[in-house]
Amino acid sequence: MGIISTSAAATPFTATWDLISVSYDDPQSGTASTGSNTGTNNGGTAGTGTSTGSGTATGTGNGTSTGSGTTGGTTGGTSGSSGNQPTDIVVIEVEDHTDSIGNGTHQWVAGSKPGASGASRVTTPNSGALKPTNSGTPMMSYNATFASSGVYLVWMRGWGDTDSIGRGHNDSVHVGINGVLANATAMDEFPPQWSWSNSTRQHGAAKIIVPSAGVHTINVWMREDGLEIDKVVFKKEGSAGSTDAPTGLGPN
Ligand SMILES: [Ca+2]
Ligand SMILES: [Ca+2]
Repeated sequence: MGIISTSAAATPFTATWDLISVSYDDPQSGTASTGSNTGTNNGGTAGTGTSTGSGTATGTGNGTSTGSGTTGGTTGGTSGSSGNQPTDIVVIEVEDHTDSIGNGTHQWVAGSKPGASGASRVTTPNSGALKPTNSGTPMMSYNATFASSGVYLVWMRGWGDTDSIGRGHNDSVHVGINGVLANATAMDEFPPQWSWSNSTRQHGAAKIIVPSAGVHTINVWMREDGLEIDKVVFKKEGSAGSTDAPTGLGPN
């Protein structure tokens, strides 16, 4: 037992302690191993490698402990570099539609605009129309190939009129798949500059559900007229960066 005391402060204190000593043997012991593996990756180049590891571990604990041993080799080889992996991103220039159907008063119209991706952007005559569903509203359709089934986040690049408190009259659009409008109803939040949105009026992320790998029809319907749209990107939910807005013109 030890004793320590001080009178430097106004209130002296006294502390005591016990010395504790612990010792043990570290059971690590062994012989070096040699590892090797050969990795293959679809579309990639196989990687091969061999590594041998050895070492001695020494530790000092509270008290004294000394262990020694030899650690086996680490896993050898790196897997092959990736080749042409299936992508979790589908990109559509909205002016590249396979079909465009108007409703008598409105029709999607392509035209140039500074800063647009690809050949142009697309808009509708701005006369105050609002279509809350996909019924009786201009539609464009596209054939899009998806690598796998699942939920995809919808990112739309547009130029609208959303103001600083979220109001606008030319700043919403519907997106669906195979003719069905569901979780990408009333995409909004398009300020008067090129920007990407994944938002809906219901304040959830805009999504589509892709039922199977392969080609499906993507539909874009007018909601509020006058919105200018440029490009739409689908990112598989859970894939790297799926919740990050594309930047600039977005991927090609
Ligand atoms: Ca409008
Ligand atoms: Ca475009």
